[in-house]
Amino acid sequence: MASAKVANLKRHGSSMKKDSPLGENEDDKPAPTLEDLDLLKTIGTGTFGRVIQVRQKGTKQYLALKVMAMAEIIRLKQADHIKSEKEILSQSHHPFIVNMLWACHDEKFLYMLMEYVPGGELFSYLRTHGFFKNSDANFYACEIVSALDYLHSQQIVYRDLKPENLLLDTEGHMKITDFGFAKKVIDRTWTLCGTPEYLAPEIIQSKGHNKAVDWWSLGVLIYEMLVGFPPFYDENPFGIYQKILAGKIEWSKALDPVAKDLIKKLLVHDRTRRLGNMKFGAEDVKRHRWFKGINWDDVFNRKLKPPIVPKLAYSGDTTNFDDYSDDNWQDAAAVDQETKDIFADF
Ligand code: ISQ
Repeated sequence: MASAKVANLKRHGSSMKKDSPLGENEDDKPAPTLEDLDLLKTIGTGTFGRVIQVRQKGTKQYLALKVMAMAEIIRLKQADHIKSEKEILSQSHHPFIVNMLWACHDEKFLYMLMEYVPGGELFSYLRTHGFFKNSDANFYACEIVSALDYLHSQQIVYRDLKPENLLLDTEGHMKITDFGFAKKVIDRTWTLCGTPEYLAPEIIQSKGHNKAVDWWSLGVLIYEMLVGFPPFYDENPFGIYQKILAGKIEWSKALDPVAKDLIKKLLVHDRTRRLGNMKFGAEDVKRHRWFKGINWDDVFNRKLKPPIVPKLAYSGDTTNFDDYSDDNWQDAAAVDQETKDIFADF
C-alpha cells in the first residue's frame, strides 16, 4: 500500500556589500547587520543554500538566516525566483507567513534574515502521527486558507504549498515559509515549478496558470493530512504526473464525507470550476460546510486552539529540526562581476 512507501519519504525538493536593511525594526531600533549575528546551527538545507539558526548578539534573540550561494542560483537559472522571493517576503505581513527582517549579500552569498520558528515542519508531525484527525486538519487548513486569501488579494500566487513548507511556531500556529516559487501574477504565468505530488494539471500541461494552482494544492494537502499520503503518488515524477492527469483518486472509507466533498471541489481539473477560483474567490472555500462555524476573524487573530503544541525546552531549541552538517559551506567560489550585478539590488 502507498502509505508504507510514503511513510519515511522526504519528497525530492521542489524544492560583503554593506548590509542593506529593509527598514527599521518595529521598536525603531536599526535593523541588525551580519556582524551582529552569531551563527549557531544549520536547521535546513536546499538546492543552493541552507537555513542557519542565528542569535542576535545584543538582544540574544534567536533568528533564522537563509544563506544562498549566488553561483549556484545562476547555474540553476533561479535568479528571478530568488529576487521575487525577497520582494514578496519583504512586502508580506500576515500572522501565518514567516516574517523577514532584512536581506543583504556579500561576495558569495545572498542572505535573508527571518524570525525563528521553532516548532519544525508540519511534515514531521504528519509522518509521526500517520494522519491527522478531522478537526486537527481543519485547524491547519483554516490558517492556510487565511494566508492564501491574503496572498491572492496581493496578486501573489504561492505555488509550493506542501507540509514541508509549513512550520509551527511556539504555540503551534502555522507559518508558511519558502517563497522561492511565489510570484506576483496579474494574469497567468507559464513557469514549470513546484513539487510533483502537489502540481495542478494546468502546470503539468504548460497551459499557463494563476492562483487556481494554490487551491488545487490545498486539496492535495487536506487529503494528505487526513489520509497520511498524497492522492497522486508514484515513485517517480512522471508516474505522479500521469496520475494527476488521469484524475483518479482512491477514497478512504474513514474520510469525513464533508472533507471529501471539499477536496473533490478543489481537485477539479477545469480551473474555471475549481473552488477558490470562481466569481466569489476564497469566499467559496471559506463558506464550504467543512468550515461551518469557523469565525474567519478569529482564525486571523490566532484565536483557534492549536492541536499540537511543539515540545520546546527553550526559545532556541532546535530539536524539532533534523540535524545537518555545518561543514565548510562558506568555501563557495566568489562570483564574477556579471553575477554581482544581477544581485546588486538584493
Ligand atoms: C524560520 N525558522 C525555522 C526554519 C526556517 C526555515 C525557512 C525559513 C524560515 C525559518
